[in-house]
Amino acid sequence: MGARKTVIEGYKNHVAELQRRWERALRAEGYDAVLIHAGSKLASFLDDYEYPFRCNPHLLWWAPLTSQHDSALLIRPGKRPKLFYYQPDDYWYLPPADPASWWADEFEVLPVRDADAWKQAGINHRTACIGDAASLAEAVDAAQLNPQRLLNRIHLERTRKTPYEIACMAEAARLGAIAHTAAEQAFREGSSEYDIHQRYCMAIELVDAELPYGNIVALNDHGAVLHYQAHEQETPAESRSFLIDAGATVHGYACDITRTYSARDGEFADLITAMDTMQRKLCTAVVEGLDYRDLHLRAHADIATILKDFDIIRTSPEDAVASGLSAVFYPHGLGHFLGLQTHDVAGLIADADGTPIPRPDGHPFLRLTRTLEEGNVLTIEPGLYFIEPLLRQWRETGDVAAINWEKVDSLAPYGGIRIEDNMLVTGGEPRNLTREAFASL
Ligand SMILES: [Mn+2]
Repeated sequence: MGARKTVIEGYKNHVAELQRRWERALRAEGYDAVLIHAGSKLASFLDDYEYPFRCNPHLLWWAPLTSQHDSALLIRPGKRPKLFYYQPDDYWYLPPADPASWWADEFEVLPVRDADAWKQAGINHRTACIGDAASLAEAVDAAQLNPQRLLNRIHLERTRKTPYEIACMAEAARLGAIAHTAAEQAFREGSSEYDIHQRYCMAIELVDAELPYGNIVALNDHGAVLHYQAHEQETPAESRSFLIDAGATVHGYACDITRTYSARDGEFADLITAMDTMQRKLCTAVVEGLDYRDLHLRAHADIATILKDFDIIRTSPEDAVASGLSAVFYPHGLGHFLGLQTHDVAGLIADADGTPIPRPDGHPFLRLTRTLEEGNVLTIEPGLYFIEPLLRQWRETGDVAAINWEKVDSLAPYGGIRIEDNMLVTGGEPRNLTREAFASL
């Protein structure tokens, strides 16, 4: 039996809730209806090779149509959502299966053989259309295509997950934990990055195109490349350390998990332990009403303290944060919203106008600046790395004596550390979907 299972709990209520949310948004923005298009397949230049299909997340929000290109959904207040379900007569590719009743029962499903069938949906100027321009622009006016205020409103709605969405994400976390455990095992056996990646996918029976993002599988100093994308086939002479940032999806919902391991005891292993203790504390702070920017800044202070404790830097933690030295070792944001997109929508806006909530000065990569609300799912992923170009830059333009270069040289072969969990904001204590999942294995 496979590792995967179908999540259906709460789905009916989820659809009813989306109907209410969309009706509110349409009324507020003066539309009678919305058509949401899945998107079409995209071929590479001068070729008939198609990129892996990624469905419009707004359609995935309604139904698990992860591979159903050219389907479209019409939402109208007070009416059952109408799904133009594209099922071509095709012998080059396998057409989509017949709709499964657990989700299809919530829709008026219209199986169609023609990819343009949705154009007969009775679209007028009071119908908003949501989807990629290549699929829609020919058929609808620019004014009704992806209206920004409507999108902002809906993106804000998407930050409050329904019980069905939380169940999908908890299941994605469970798959992620299974696969991460298999990958750690492969690392301990001395496998190459490529083999570790294969073991990861095999453990949960996913192919690359089903992953929410390209797996980051980094041995040794590769861990210092934040989005390291190679899968080196060669096994290194010595596997000292392993950073893996890899996810899984369930009905389009992602988990996004990072773990770092040391092959043996020693200073790098101690550094991982210190980072892990700190990361767990940050996770417990994820409560309603928290300004996420404050937590990001607290993470900088915490990491600067660890840098000082391990004699990697020689200034006070306060000075390290103020001077930008902590950002040499920790140059990314603390985390982001998570959902149908790995970096989920509306992390940086306050309202339907799209009023930006600014990032703190000197922190250009933070992807989440909002005050947290019940139902938010987000990541907590502090990191500490030995990144050659950033260290070189500091050596050339910063206070050289602030860094213990000998220590840096001894730790650089280990790359870096990132530990990432997926957190759900509740009315009370936060839920750590990732640690729950590892604990359940
Ligand atoms: Mn992440």
